[in-house]
Amino acid sequence: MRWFLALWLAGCAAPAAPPPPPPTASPSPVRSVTPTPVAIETPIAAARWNYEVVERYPHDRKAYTQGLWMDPKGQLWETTGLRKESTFRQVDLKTGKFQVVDKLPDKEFGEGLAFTAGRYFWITWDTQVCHTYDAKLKPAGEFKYEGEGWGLTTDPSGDLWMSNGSDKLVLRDPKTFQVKREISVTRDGQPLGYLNELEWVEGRIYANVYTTPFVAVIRPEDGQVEAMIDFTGLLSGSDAQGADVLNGIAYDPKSKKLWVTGKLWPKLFQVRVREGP
Ligand SMILES: [Ca+2]
Repeated sequence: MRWFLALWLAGCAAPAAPPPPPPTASPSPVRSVTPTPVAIETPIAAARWNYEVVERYPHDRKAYTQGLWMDPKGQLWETTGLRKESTFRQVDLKTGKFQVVDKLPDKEFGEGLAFTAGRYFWITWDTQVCHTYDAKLKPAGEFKYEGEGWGLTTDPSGDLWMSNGSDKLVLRDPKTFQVKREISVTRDGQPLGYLNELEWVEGRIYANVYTTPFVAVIRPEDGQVEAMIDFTGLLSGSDAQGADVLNGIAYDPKSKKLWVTGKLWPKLFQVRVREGP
């Protein structure tokens, strides 16, 4: 009963007037596992956090950014979406120039990217396939999964966290891609849907909330949102013309640098999060 209530509430959590037409905006519960919701006795109140820009970099305005990852050597990797245009890219942070590592078949729509266990993982929106590449960027097999694929990241154990556009995040084994665990994400006790691009940051999962300038800071233990980072105004002026929504988060735990960008954004930003309004 509780599970159905959670799903119903997830549906209600959609924005009152979502911008048209979000191709990946249909919340879809994971169907491959039995949900294991964590009882939340006392919901915490999510704080509102702000940001400051540390550095600005050029970014390909034609990149419909879906996944962003900074490797330990300071090399940036990006995946993009849209049918016939989905690419996996090696990106030069300073210049924004990139090399295409691979392109998806026309029918597939690229989504999030992560690297773990010696392989890159690139999921797709609605074709239920995850492509993998070895450390030398050679194709290294595929995994099938149920439901949609939106965002992907890894935790320090090497497991994969994946979003599907709903309020659910699933933990997957990188060897088999099988689901090990599922959490329901709540903000102030209510389901928070539309979770998109992901990044593991200092024991928390950062998640873009699709169609908004907000990034949720999620406790992986129980799915509670500790804070919402408000990136309103990050892209402004002529840069904002023709640009789509914020999407793309990368973090380097060594330098503690955080980068964000968006779909069809001409800029990529290194930002510092301020814990306060
Ligand atoms: Ca990311």
